[in-house]
Amino acid sequence: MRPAVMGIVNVTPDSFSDGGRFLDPAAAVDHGRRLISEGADVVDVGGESTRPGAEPVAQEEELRRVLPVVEALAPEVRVSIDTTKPTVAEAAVGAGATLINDVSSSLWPVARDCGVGWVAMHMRGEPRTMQDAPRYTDVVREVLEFLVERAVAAREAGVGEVWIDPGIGFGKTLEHNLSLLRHLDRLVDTGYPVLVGTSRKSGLGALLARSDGVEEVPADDRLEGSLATATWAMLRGVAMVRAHDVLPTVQAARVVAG
Ligand code: HH2
Repeated sequence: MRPAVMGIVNVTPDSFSDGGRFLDPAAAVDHGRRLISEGADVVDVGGESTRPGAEPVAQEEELRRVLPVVEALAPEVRVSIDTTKPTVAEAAVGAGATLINDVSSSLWPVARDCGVGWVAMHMRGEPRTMQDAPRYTDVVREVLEFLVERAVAAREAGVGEVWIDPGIGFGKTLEHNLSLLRHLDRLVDTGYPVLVGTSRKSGLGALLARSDGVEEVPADDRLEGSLATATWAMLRGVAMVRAHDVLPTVQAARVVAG
């Protein structure tokens, strides 16, 4: 079986790579349907950007953005809700989501109470300030210990499905991100299914620019880097990759599965 692909639907005005394109719920639903037709196994719906420096969104506004999209897509595909707010997670599950994608790693009680899956992602700090000189002694060990501690707590509390995600770009320098990608096998060895998201992230902009003589290639020009890192992650045994460009990522997953 090929690794799974989680397609991204950002119902936001300010996401780093597609902000504003799918803020209208009808446009977001259309985009979600396109990702389904391209082979997405899960569609991840988010109403609050987590890009570095992003401002928080009020709960009512986040609900207004995501609920119609979750409701429309849930009969057609597995939907995850990308949120850090318990009320939004709960309402999205009520609308049909069956996975809580939680960059704050705090919502496992909601997953337990609702009887759905949960993604624990590692983030240092919060989006507004997380890229202010992040420091680790041993980034791989610290991220691994954090995730396992959260995953064990969630499992013991009764969450049946727990994913772990190293949180590429969340309070990490390029070197930290590369160390985590190099050592993904250590996350996979925990036995928890691993999710990784590198799609269009700024570290790729920097790596790709090294050969172009520009400072950072823009988010729209990071497809090859996204595919290279997704392929790398899948070859190391991650169970799911999070992607904006679903079709090429599914193709890469098919090739990896052989
Ligand atoms: N990355 C983003 C958002 N949510 N969730 C998980 N589990 N893993 C990730 O790596 C991850 C995530 C950032 O990407 P995107 O949704 O495109 O941007 P924004 O947060 O600006 O909406």
